[in-house]
Amino acid sequence: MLVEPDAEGISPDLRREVQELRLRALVDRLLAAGGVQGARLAEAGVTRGEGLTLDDLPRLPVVTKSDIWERYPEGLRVADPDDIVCVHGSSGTGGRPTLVPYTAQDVGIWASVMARALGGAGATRASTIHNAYGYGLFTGGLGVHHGGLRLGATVVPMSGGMTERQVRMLVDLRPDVLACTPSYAIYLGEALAAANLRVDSLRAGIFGAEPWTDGMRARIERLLGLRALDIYGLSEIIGPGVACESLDSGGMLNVAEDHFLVEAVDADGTPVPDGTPGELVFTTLTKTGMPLLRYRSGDVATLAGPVEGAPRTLRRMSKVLGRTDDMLVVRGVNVFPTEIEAVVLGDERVGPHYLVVEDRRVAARAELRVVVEPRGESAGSLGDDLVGALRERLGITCVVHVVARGTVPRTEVGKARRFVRWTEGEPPLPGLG
Ligand code: DLL
Repeated sequence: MLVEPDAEGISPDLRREVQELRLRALVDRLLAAGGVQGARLAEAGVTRGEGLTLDDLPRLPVVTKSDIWERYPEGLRVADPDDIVCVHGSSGTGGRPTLVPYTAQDVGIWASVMARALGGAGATRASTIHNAYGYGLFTGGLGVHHGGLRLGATVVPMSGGMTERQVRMLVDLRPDVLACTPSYAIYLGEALAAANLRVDSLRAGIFGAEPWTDGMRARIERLLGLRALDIYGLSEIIGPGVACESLDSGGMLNVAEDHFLVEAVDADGTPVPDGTPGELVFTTLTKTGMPLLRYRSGDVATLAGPVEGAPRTLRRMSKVLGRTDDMLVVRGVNVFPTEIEAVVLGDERVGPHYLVVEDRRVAARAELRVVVEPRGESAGSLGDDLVGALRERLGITCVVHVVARGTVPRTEVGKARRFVRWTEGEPPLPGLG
């Protein structure tokens, strides 16, 4: 059952017509607002939306995170301040968050795409959703909340942390849907196991806000006994709900492309064909608070059409493969941290908590150090085996540190930090030096 059949299930040709109408209206809105996006459109020779088609996109200007940061705190807002009903954001660098203003209409769009995402995970009005994404400026908590309410489900607004209380609520309220980061799903699963408890009401989880692999998916599904689905989004575009896997989407995420048009481009901004990894570029077709035309997300994924014969006719994106800015170049070889996770978690002997350290203390001789914890008592040949498997997959030799269980820091609140760059000073974990 689709939550919004007229949006999720219509023919791609009809959707394209809707997208083009919306693109034209967006361009007119940006030109009328006269901000930086309007100025760039004018510079590119675009003086009105009329006549534009999706084929014109590659010649339209782009915006980046720094365009928003440089205009902190109002960013690229075009709506009248009186029409803004809330502000969200993500922690940026240098202590300045990336702030995003929402109009009531934007919040409505958010509720709608999140209701679809929850519906795709099998949630209904009868569902209870345990929401352990953080509530606050971060979009995770309130995004799932709005969607759950729109669906008519029962939302348990747990927010992050206070794991003992979360365990209690899971056991007592018997939710069928869990929403949190994948790393916190592992943490919760371990806490349940340690307390000898199992929540057999859980059917599905929507996990996102940080990169995770199919290896991590298998771990979560085993620990919690549910279907683990990926949900993707970014504050600049709306928050969670930009794209979400459904039970039948073949491991990829359905993009809510009637609201958030997606392109994948190479480093020069040229579109790449479906199946080829590219940087995702999003256009918010319907937002009014801070609409963005061709926002370069920095996230790398592949795109594909819908699953043949599936009820959802939306374009799909793969799991995020990495970020344009976290691609490591180690001794000339390009590596995304997610590739390392795939190898590490592919080995059943490894626990789910690991850390990748890019050791650049000697600039000319960068080392990749991979810190893992064994699942059982003894590690045996684990370290050597992982060095071999990593060499085979990545083409470089990494240093593998097998450390005692409990050494790698756990994430109870916020996004997991599984990758650190070490340029000088003390090691990020004791014993790496
Ligand atoms: O993380 C929104 C969100 C909340 C998504 C809850 C899913 C669930 P930001 O804090 O602005 O927004 O961070 C956005 O996080 O550009 C990606 O690099 C990364 N990210 C988000 N979801 C995924 C995912 C939220 N499923 C940035 N896989 C994005 C990999 C993800 N990376």
